[in-house]
Amino acid sequence: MRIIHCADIHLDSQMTANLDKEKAKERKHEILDTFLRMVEYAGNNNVDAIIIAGDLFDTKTFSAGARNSVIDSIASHPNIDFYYLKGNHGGGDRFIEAIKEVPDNLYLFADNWKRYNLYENEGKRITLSGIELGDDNVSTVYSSLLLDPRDFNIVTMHGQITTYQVKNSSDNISLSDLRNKNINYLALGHVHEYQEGELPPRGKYCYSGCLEGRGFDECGKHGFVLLDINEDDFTCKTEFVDFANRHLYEIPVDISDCKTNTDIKRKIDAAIGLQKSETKDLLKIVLTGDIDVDCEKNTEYLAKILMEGFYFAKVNDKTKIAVDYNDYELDASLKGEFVRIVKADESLSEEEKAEIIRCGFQALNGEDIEL
Ligand SMILES: [Mn+2]
Repeated sequence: MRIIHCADIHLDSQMTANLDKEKAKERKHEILDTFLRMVEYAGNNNVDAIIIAGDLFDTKTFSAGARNSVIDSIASHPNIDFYYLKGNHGGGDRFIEAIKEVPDNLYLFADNWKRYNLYENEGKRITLSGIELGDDNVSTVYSSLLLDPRDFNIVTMHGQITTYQVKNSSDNISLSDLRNKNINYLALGHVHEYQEGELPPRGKYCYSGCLEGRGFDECGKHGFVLLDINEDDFTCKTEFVDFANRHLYEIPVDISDCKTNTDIKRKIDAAIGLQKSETKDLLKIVLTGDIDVDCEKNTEYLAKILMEGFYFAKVNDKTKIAVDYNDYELDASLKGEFVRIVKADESLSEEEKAEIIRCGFQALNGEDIEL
């Protein structure tokens, strides 16, 4: 049997942190599109069940349009069973409340363990158990989980894994308390990037991550996990499917030996090439290194050229200025005099001196000062 594990879709996220109003709206629609596309993918690839491990919506308030699209997509795929666990963003409750008629193929969880048999034949069973963590069940959640060792057991939860149990915190999931519980696959939500690890003695835990990166804290590949379980011998293949429409990249570029914007652009292009990004992606370039005090560097200009080739681009400047005072010791020009005065000022830190010299040079060169 084939199962999709996804989580943290965060439908109706505002997306306005980096993007202008129009693109933010477009990105918001794209998140919904990617979810609907995933359901189509499931329909076309013999997927029997989709587990949504929490945070389907971003906030408590969500649009009727997104809600109806999700419900329509579930109802129009009656051959796929949907298992929906609420997350910690609070939207879950109202999503269910807001549905007039819960489709027959949409299954829910509660604040005590609920188990579904996904497959059952001649004593062979594939089960899915889930619980929605809250303050009231945090102390009993692990002791109340009982799974038959003869079954293939999937468990779904939403929260941050820890190696020990944090008492009274419903946001944490204690991995050590889930060991030796006969879990084959722990389908988690909450962490927004794909992560997996061992869950001894027979299983593994996995965060699917979100379907689309929303900001530069959600860079790289995003998608869902496809499980392919053999019903006879219970061998299980899992595959992470990168499914995002657009990807975000934060790319550090060392420009220590650059003198001009052209040099910097060349370095940026080379770094972008290595990341295999596409024109529809979103980029954040972080300039690093120690640059010469008279390096021509205009981050606004560089971002503007990059914007022409990508969906979105911005350039952050984390460079430090290296002033070689020896170069100016014997320099009789105004620049030399200026550097010597700044150098001699004991009230300034080295960083302040470098910054003052950089601004001074820009002014002396007749440029706009970039502060
Ligand atoms: Mn989330």
